[in-house]
Amino acid sequence: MKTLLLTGFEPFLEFPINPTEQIVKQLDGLTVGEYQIKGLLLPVTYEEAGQRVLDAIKQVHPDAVISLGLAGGRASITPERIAINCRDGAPDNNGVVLNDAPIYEDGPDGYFSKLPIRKFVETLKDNGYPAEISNTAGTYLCNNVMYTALHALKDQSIPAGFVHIPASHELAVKQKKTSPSWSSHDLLEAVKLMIHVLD
Ligand code: PCA
Repeated sequence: MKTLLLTGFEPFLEFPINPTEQIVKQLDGLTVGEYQIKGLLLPVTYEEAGQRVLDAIKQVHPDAVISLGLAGGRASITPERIAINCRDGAPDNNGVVLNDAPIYEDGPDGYFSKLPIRKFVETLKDNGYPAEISNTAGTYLCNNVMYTALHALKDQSIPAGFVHIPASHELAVKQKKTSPSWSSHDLLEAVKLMIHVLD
């Protein structure tokens, strides 16, 4: 049996619920397809998020890594194509604001995802779930975690990368500004489908 490290995030900024937290908790310990899932909930902080992923990779020796994050406002499941060596944007959950700050001083500009992102999108659409490849994971914590994991795994040929998901209905009703949302059931099924088609 292979092991999948599946990460999600706690709530942040104007999002009082993070659907990726529920997904990671629901799937932790379960077997989906060929993978037993090790769920890891990450804080939305520059100080800790990347380090927690590195620690988990060392401990778990995963055969694949999928990190999940909320992209409030997006209507589709969006596997990310690339992570960039940059941190910039809104305050994290510690109130830290970074501008134009590299993740690793001497790191390459970017890393392409090592997940089968085209297959993810096609599989999701074939099963009735809207999906498209995203060409930017932003410059906040999601990009930070994606870059950090891909940097750590650069010499290993295992599937690894990041997928942004839309808001859940539960989150959308709590928000002042309406945003596109999915049922928690569909979000969970979509994540399971991607795991099923991982090699
Ligand atoms: N989404 C944020 C960080 C945590 C999350 O779930 C992002 O897209 O960077």
